[in-house]
Amino acid sequence: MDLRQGTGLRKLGKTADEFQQDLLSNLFYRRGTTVESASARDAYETLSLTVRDRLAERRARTAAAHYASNPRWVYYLSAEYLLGAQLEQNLLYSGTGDLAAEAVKALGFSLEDLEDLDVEPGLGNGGLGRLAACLVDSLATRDIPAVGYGIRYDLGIFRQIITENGQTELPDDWAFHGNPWEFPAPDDRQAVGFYGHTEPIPGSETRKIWVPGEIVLGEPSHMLVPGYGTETVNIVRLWSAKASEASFDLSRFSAGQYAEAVQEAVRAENISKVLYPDDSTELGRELRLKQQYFLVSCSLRDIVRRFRLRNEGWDTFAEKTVIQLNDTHPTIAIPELMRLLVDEYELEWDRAWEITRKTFAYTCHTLLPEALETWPVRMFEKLLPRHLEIIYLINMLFLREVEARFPGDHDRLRRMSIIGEEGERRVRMAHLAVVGTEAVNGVAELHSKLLRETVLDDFAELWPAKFQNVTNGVSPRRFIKIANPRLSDLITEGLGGEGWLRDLDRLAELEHLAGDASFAERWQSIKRANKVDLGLGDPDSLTDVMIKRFHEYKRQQLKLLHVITLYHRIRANPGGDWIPRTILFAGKAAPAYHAAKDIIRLIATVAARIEADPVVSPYLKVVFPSNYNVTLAERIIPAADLSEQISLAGKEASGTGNMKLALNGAITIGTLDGANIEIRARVGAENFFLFGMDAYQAAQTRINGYDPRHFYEHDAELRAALDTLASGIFGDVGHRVAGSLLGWDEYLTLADYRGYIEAQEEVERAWREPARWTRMSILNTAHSGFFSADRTVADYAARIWRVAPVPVQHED
Ligand code: GPV
Repeated sequence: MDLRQGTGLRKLGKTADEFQQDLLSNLFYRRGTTVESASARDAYETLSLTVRDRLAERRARTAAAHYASNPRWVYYLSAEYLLGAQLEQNLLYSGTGDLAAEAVKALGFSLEDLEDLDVEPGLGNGGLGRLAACLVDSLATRDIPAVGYGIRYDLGIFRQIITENGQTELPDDWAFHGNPWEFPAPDDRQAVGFYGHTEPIPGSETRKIWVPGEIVLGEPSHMLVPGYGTETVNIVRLWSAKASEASFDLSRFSAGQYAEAVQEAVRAENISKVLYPDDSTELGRELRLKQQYFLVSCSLRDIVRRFRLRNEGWDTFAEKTVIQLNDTHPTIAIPELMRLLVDEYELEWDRAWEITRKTFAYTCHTLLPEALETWPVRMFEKLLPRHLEIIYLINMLFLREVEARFPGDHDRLRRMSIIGEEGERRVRMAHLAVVGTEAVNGVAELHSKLLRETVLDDFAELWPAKFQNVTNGVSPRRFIKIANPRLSDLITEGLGGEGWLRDLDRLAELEHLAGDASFAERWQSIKRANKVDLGLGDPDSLTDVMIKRFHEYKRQQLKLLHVITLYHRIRANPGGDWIPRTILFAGKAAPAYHAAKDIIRLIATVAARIEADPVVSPYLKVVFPSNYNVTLAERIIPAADLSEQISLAGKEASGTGNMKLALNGAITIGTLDGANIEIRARVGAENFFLFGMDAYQAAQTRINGYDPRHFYEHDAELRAALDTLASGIFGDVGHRVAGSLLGWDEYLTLADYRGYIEAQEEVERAWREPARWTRMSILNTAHSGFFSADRTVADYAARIWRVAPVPVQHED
């Protein structure tokens, strides 16, 4: 199939000469400059366009194949996407890396120079946003027809600067220089209503007219999402808020009231202005709810539009469409689809409800009660009056169902209601998400189990078959092939080909090489070379990394207690046989999360103190690079020896950094939390440093009445560490952190301290035997193939989506 046939367009060339020609043509005609005057940025933009052209051609073939087969589609709705840098990925996925390197040389630049100009779109906070990016990658790799929908925030996750004063935040104007990877599609613009009131329709009980008080436009653009080793190119479609022409007040402008003239337009466009920088905590702000509805309303209309291009009526909608809700953030899609079907398309309520329930599926990503979104009824009523009415009706019918199953159980009705009546009445989005979907999944075995047993136990009792597990995964292309080219080459050599990049279970064949001394030696020297590249500490030291968002449940404070303990031990015995360690922290804290920011600041202060200490600094170095993001993760992960996954058991839904690190041969020190459990089961208990309470013991400890002071009083080393923190040498912040640990210690840090220290001693014993360590490292990589996002997508496809791949033909 050649889509250019009859168009007069020529095929894009595959030779170096042709690539070069295209590059020069793009430089001249699209960038409007010449070889003589091309800046690095000109070269970057031009190269990006030239690579993008190759993918655009595959995209056209993909769209044609999808159109022809009218398949069942997956629509992934997510408030966040952390896509990572695009150039290197797209060079890899389009197979043009070598051509590009040669061609840009002719412009006087190296590929590395140009990659430095490639800014990652930071449209997410952490794990949830990065997971969305890994899943869309794997959807394309598995040839599944899919679109990811999201918001094109003008400002992404803040830029972080770390100093001894802790974290400061700066705006991230990621597209300041433009974004060559994006295709605007203004024709697919949608109008979104907010506020206003509803009016009854005479003669109809369920239908209403909603008269919004404000209309904002959503303008889409899309980024290409190529599959690896296949022809499919899917898209992520991102919505920008735009004021309508009418919102500019020309008469005020003419009267010199410039600010007032644009006031309404500014308000409208603020909807997609900035990503909320909180991570797994509920944020009760009207603008956030507006963002959620904006995403949902634009995306659903687009989904319906696409469906109607190929189908008539509504009978096949749920058959052709599955909409995956990435946590509760897009859950208003449930009442919104009801509103479209009932009010606008005039379907009967029951039929609309059947379609809606069959269309949606919900992934829950947390167990933290404070992360389960709820919205004040009063806010909902003002912003989305029609949706609140629909939610009330959904809830009434749902509670009837519960009452029929459990007659007279009023407490159960209260617990399960979509409306929470304790204190201010609130809409419980997780309940709405469970009620309005066909499948609900957690993101790791333990997490899914705890969802069924605790947070959503009543729902699991009512609908046991609805609850599933789909363990998270990560992209092996981005997190091994691109991030760790040396290791990739060695693996490819060891396995005799690159097939593992699409079939990660093949890594298991490395097991045979784990005992091969020369292979092991090369493995070790690669780790060392990656540390040299990272440049953050002695490459021969044990590189101990804790890279993730700052949150008390993740327990960076426990790691800090370990640092202070090492500090004390070295000071007490300066001549000891200490293992040099580089401890690397990286991650952001929500700007309003003061306790987390205190921990960052304390780490930075302790790091400086250690640095200045001539006795300790030869053995212990604490580094905290600023602005952890996907790009920085790709540099740190390949250099890590030890992976810190030390959350309180029962709190981390899954973790995905744990998987990336294990795949790159870091050995985990961790609790029985989230996906750690599955990592340990696969890599083997002897290749994993386990410590701490399990989730049930942790819950029991709380029930029994936890007293952190007990541990303080009975463990001299712990006492010394906390006393040092509180002594004043680290200022107020040391006081506050120690005070919180001794006062209530929400995440049972002190209870796990001794076990953690002992596990770290075990780490040191293993490190003293380099051959043993290297073998453990190789076995971690070998047995982590399960954690490919390709497997995750296959699980979703089989258990939840029931979709089949649609292959896209090669170009003739
Ligand atoms: I809810 N997660 C996140 O990054 N942001 C959120 O708002 C919520 C969850 C994370 C979980 O904390 C991780 O355990 C998990 O690995 C990740 O989502 C992807 O599932």
